[in-house]
Order: sequence, then C-alpha cells, then structure tokens
Amino acid sequence: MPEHFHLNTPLLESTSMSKLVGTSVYLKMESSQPSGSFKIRGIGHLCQQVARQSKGVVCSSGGNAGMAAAYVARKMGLPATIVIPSSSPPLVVQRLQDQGATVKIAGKVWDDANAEALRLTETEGLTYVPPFDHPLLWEGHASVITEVAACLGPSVKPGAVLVSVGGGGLLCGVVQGLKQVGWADVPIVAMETVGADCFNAALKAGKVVTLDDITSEAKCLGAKTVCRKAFEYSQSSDVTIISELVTDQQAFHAVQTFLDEERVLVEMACGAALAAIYSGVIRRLQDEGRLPAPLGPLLVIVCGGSSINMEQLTNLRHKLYT
Ligand code: PLV
Repeated sequence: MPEHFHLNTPLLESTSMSKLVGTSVYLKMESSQPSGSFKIRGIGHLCQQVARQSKGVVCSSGGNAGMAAAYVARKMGLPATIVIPSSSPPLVVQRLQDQGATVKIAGKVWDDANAEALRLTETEGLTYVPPFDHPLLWEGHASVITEVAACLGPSVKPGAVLVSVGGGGLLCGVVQGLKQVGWADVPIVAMETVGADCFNAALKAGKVVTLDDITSEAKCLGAKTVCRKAFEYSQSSDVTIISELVTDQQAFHAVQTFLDEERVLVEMACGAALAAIYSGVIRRLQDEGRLPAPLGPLLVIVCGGSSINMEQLTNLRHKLYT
C-alpha cells in the first residue's frame, strides 16, 4: 500500500494570467492528479483511515469525488459503488466504469444521490465515502497548501488563494493547510457559480441554508447545502474568506480561455475559480479595497475535473449561448 495516492502536482507560473491581474499567478495543477482532480487527496486519506477492512466503499458524487473513490478503491483492491445524479454528464458514467466502479444514478442533484448512498451504507454494509463533509477529507486536502509552501520556499507568501466551492471540502482543507504553514492571514477568494451558490447563500443568510435547486451547469459545485465547517471558518476572525459569484457564461469562458492559453481542459467547477481572474473579479475586489493593491502572488487551486471533453464543451456552449 503506498503512503498516499495523490501526486505532488506541478506549480506553474502563468504569464498570461499574471499579465491580466498585474501580479504573479501560480497555478497548482490538481488537474494532473490521478482521477483528474484534487479530490484524491482527501478521499485517499480518508479511505486509508476507514476502509482498510471494508467490504467495499460507496460514494455519492457529482463525478469527481466518485472518480477519486473508484481509483483509490481499485488500488486498495476494494469494490466501489458510485452514486451520481442524473444531472452528471454521461461521460462520467463511462469514466467511472473504466475505473472498475459500479455506477448508480439516483435523483436529479447530488443531494438525492447522497440519500441513496447513505441507504446503501445501511443495507449493504458498505463504507460511506462522503465527497466534502468530513475532517479526514479536509486533513487530506490540506496537503495542497503544504506542497505549495514547500515549493515556493520561505521567502514567498501568496497575496491571496483562489478556490472553487461546492460543498466546501476543498475550502476547509485550504484553510487548514494555510494554518499549518503559517499563512492563516492570507485571504481566500471562494468562488461559486450563480445557481450553485450554497456558500454564498449561507453567508448572506448568516446561517447554513439549503438551496431550492441547482440551476448552474457547474454540476460538481452543485451541493444544495454547504458543510457546517466551511460556514464556521467564514465566521471566524482568524481567517478571511471572500465569497464571490460568477455566471455560468463566465465560468465557461474561463474554461475555454484556460484551454487556449494553458492548454489544459478543466470542467465548469474549476472554471468558476479561473473566472475570478479572466472576468476581473480580483481587479474589482482590489478596487473595492477588499484585496490589497498591489497584491502579492495569487495562488490558484486548479481543481480540475473529469466531467469534460470536447463533446461536452460543445454541448455546454449550445446550452449557455442559444
Ligand atoms: N465536487 C464534488 C461535489 O459535487 C464531487 O462529488 O465530485 N472542483 C471540482 C472539479 C469538484 O469536483 C468539486 C466538488 C469542487 C471543485 C468543489 O469541492 P468541494 O465540494 O469540496 O467544495 C456536488
């Protein structure tokens, strides 16, 4: 059994993005992870702690948590059942099956699929792998920041970190990683799309709330309720989290621009974070005095995602622009 399943991903400096925001932009390329996203960090860690003696794992997912769980289960020699909602694109089913997983489609959005996964945990005696709401996931995700700190060295500190938020697991991991390396004062810009904005809705309401529906095409950001820990971090005085929204069109534009300029295809969930740069959110936050100007180096967690190919890109273009 390896010590962990994730890779130490490349940290790339983007000249075109740096030019656009007027400070160095570092891309932490989680798109290069086995299974295609950062999810393997937390899920690998969690499975090693809780699934060794298991007769199999069950994971509810928009797609990428499932990809990570299927990959890790295969490496551990365990069967995996992945429950996804009907809103996940068909290519996800194929990719999960290619990882050796049994795929079940349940309900319309992730919350429905999760109810089915919890049911299977009870009836089949499988080990439940949550996609974002578990301390072991956050502990695993934190390594994304400790790697960056080790790579940049003690003389470089980010001016801000950019992350996408679905259920808030990545955000919690980033907060914990920043604390571990002594960067707790670095502001985090937490990006969601309109229609998959449970974190933003919680901040506005002053409490955790549940969205009526997911109307964004960024399906992997589509949890209706953010995890409590992410909300608690947003309220705590020792971390700064700025919550911002972009439209699906802005996220899609970011996916396309990133493909053109960095030659990497990521999904809409990741486009939300990239759009903070391409759609001028960072500049606006500086103008509003909510981020410093000049700003230190910007760290972007390129969370990645497997729910995308050229055909899906074309489908999305049709959906969003006709
Ligand atoms: N996706 C989860 C939850 O979906 C999943 O099941 O795969 N970027 C990508 C590419 C993602 O897949 C996700 C989460 C996120 C960002 C957001 O991470 P989170 O949920 O930890 O905030 C419903």
